Amino acid sequence: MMRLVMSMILVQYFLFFVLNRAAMAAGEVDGFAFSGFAGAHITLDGTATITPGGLVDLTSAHERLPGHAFYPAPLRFRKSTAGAVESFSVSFVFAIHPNYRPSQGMAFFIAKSMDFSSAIDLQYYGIFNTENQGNSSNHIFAVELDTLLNSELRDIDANHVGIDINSVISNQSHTAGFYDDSTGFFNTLNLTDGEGTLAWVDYDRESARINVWMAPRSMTTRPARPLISAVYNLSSVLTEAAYLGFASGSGKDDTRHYILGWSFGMNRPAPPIDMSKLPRLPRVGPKPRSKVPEIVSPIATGAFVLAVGVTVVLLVRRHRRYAELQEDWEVEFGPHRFSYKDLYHATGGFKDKNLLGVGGFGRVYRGVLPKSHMDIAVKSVSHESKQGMKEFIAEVVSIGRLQHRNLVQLLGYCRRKRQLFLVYEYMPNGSLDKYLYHQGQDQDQDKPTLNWAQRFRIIRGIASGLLYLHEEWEKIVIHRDVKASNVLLDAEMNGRLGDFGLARLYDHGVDPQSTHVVGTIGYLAPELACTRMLTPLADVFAFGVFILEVVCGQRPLMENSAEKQLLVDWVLGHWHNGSLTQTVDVKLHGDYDVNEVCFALKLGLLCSHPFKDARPTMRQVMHYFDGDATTPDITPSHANFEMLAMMQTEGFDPYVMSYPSSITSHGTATSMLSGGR
Ligand SMILES: Nc1ncnc2c1ncn2[C@@H]1O[C@H](COP(=O)(O)OP(=O)(O)OP(=O)(O)O)[C@@H](O)[C@H]1O
Ligand SMILES: *[C@@H]1O[C@H](CO)[C@@H](O)[C@H](O)[C@H]1NC(C)=O
Ligand SMILES: *[C@@H]1O[C@H](CO)[C@@H](O)[C@H](O)[C@H]1NC(C)=O
Ligand SMILES: *[C@@H]1O[C@H](CO)[C@@H](O)[C@H](O)[C@H]1NC(C)=O
Ligand SMILES: *[C@@H]1O[C@H](CO)[C@@H](O)[C@H](O)[C@H]1NC(C)=O
Ligand SMILES: *[C@@H]1O[C@H](CO)[C@@H](O)[C@H](O)[C@H]1NC(C)=O
Ligand SMILES: CC(=O)N[C@H]1CO[C@H](CO)[C@@H](O)[C@@H]1O
Repeated sequence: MMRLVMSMILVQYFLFFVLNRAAMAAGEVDGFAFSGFAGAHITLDGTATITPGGLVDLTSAHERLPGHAFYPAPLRFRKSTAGAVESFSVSFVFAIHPNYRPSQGMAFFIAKSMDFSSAIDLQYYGIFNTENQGNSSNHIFAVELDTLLNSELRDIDANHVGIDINSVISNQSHTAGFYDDSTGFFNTLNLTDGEGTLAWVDYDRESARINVWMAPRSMTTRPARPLISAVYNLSSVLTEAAYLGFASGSGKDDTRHYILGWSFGMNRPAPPIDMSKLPRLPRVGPKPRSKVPEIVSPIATGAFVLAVGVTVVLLVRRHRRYAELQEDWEVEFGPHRFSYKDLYHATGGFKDKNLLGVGGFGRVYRGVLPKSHMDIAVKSVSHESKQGMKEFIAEVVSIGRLQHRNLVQLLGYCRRKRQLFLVYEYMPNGSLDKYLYHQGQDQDQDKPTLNWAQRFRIIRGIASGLLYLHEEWEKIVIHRDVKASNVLLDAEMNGRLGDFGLARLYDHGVDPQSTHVVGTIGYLAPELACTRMLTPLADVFAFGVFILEVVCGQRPLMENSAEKQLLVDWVLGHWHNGSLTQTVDVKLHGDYDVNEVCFALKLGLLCSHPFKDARPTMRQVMHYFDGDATTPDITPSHANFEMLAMMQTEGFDPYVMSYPSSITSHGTATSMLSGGR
């Protein structure tokens, strides 16, 4: 009897094996399952490898290169060339081990080929590039696991899952997590907690519905309610034969993106992944502390030793917890230095509930100083080397002496190993960008918006703050990152410029790997990309873009009908057509002063002129505001503006600005600009 059962199993196994091979030969595999990848046949490229322990590691090398892992053969997603895409089901287990610097995350994808040579890294995951956003010839369906907030790409937060169809701008996204079956409540999952997370992606042919679920690894059963459920007919997206895989473009960030297990089923549920066979993840974070009882041996002295041991451990822990880095040269900066202990207590131990937001430089926490009860915002910035730190701190301290009612006051700093904390005045009404745009899908009609008088006052306030930085202090300070998200609102809704001087951190060699031109896409003055020549006029350019943003309630890179367009360009177009007021934010419902609006729009265009010499200085800008000078009568037919319009419609690609390393190979941007002179 036993023998019979055994041989039946063997026969079944054999049949399964033969059929599976035959199917694979015809490109008609209808499923697979990997519980670990040791010895698995997986096609890898870029920074992707399989570790000896059997994990797929998408970003194993510290290189600015995307990594991909593919199922080696294409799968047939349609029964016939013209047929509809079949139902499919995918499940996988992944883990992201973060570095101190936030990374961009990873993506699961289905694509027409394994060739991603034209794709770029970082927020494009190594599957898209800046040119092909929304192009239906991409034939890419992806589910992104995004760990950084890129507001240019309309991300909702720094920990979300999104459905991406032919574009890195998600069609639908949701904070990572799951809906509890018993309570129905949503529980957030931290994508970078490093423990391993389960994810499922299903597509149903009949309803054309895509469902995405997540769950902590310990849960194993799929929650009933999907995290994202969206109807998109993938028949117009996927090719008949298509490749499945994972990608990440975050090698440079030293974050690890692991796949532990993966399964797929065509017209059937994805086979289960054997959770007990999954490879082990490397440990994240510090080693667990040694346990006190190990010290205790003889019972008689036990209690005493224990007491001493506990005291020592507590002291050591206390010492470690509050340990900071202080060097001799810092003595002179004493009064501006905060103790880590105070900041730790002020922010409740840097708890997530006190997290105000995450920016390009790090996390920002809210806090209340223990003694003075003053409200503060603490920005934690990671830094690697000590090189340049002294100069930077000296600068932080001197910047701390800058005082103006339209600047966010920098109160001081604190330093620990690999971390620098900057302490600012707390701005109760948050950053301006939140009032200007409504976030992607979650259109919330109740969101507060600003009336015209408030907007005009904010623009004027920021102009006055910038003038102070450029001309009214003892040194010239160039802000370098003027934008709506760096403008904060105080209790009286005054606009206050934040983050000044921080950009210098990168210049002082604190982050030698960074090849980044500091600044933000859409706000960078063209001369910075070619010559890196930094003058206050680069701030004027960004200020011009900022004005248009506030008046129009639009991001600097608009996304109209799947085609990216510069806000400046769009406003200019309307000006040509004599329909300037049509650019004003619809959320104002026509309730504004026409003269002020036209003045602001024209000033915005003048300030964001591509030729820096055509831009006014901040002093001139303030004169215009005060009515001491009339704005130069720039008519739409003014020669410079025609040049501007021409440059911005042809070849002058704002995206290129953020990739200075690619500029040399991207002839159009540079030649266009130099040719214009
Ligand atoms: N002084 C402050 N008071 C209150 N909230 C603040 C303060 N500083 C920053 N924040 C909040 O923290 C968030 C992140 O700030 P941060 O300046 O780091 O990011 P960012 O401006 O979006 O990006 P970047 O660092 O690239 O300029 C802001 O959106 C804002 O809501
Ligand atoms: C889409 O991509 C194809 C192939 O790369 C290209 O020929 C086409 O011009 C692109 N379409 C748009 C609208 O950019
Ligand atoms: C959503 O997906 C479709 C393709 O089905 C695409 O054309 C469209 O641009 C996407 N929308 C957004 C907001 O990304
Ligand atoms: C997620 O977990 C990591 C590691 O524990 C932590 O550094 C990070 O702050 C967490 N992120 C969020 C959004 O909670
Ligand atoms: C999806 O598109 C295909 C091809 O255009 C069509 O045959 C099919 O009926 C569509 N499915 C749904 C559910 O609309
Ligand atoms: C300006 O008018 C032209 C011609 O009527 C039109 O094609 C163009 O779209 C208009 N531009 C804007 C920004 O409305
Ligand atoms: C629009 C808005 O949120 N205004 C608030 C700004 O901050 C003050 C003080 O916290 C509040 O009273 C306002 O309501």
